[in-house]
Amino acid sequence: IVGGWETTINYFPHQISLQIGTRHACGGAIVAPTLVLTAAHCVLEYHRPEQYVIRAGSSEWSTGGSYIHIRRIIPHSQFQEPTPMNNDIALIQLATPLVYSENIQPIALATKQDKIAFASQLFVSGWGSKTLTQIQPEKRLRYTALKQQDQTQCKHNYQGAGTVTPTMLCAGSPFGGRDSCQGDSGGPLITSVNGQLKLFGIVSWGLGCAHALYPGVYTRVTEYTDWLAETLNELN
Ligand code: 4AZ
Repeated sequence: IVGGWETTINYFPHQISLQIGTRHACGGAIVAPTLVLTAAHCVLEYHRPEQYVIRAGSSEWSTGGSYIHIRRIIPHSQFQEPTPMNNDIALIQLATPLVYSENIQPIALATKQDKIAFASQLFVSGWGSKTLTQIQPEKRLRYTALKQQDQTQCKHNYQGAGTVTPTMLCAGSPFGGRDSCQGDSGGPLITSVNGQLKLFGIVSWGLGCAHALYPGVYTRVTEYTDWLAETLNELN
């Protein structure tokens, strides 16, 4: 997270750290006791579930909370089709159910009927880099406040650097300086709709971090309601 603030997990109790061995790899969001949403590009390095674990319920990615193994990973079958980074979403089934508490809670999924009100604040959280050159993740969870950016403008700015599709959304700040960054991938972008916090985005990609012309690009969760329902059916 660039241009944000340290926080504690009770303010973002849906946030998890997805780990490979003992290394923080990505963020993710709890959506049910045994289900976590993340980015497909986070689970492509290895696809065997035994190689991943998640940590939930801790402000520090490396210690505390609940450390839970993974039963199944289901990346979107059309990831990178027809353009790079499209359909950057994956469902993770946990080996054992999470026990909800002040620090472990699911986040509601936004659906097509949910609209991001004009000028509303979006919050993104994670243990990712504070600067472009940082290699190690942050020890403690951070967040920042963003605004949704105009889709046409965002798509236009990215011409030549990447394809912004209708299943993606752009969020940033008009003058730059605030963004998700490396290590935040897979993590949640949330906002409140009629007083309820909902998941609208999954950290996916961007050109660098916190550049005014290149806002962060997020998987548009409202486009995946059907995919999620079908995928959940497969699990049962
Ligand atoms: C990354 O490399 C990454 N500024 C995550 C988010 C953004 C850029 C890169 C968005 O994981």
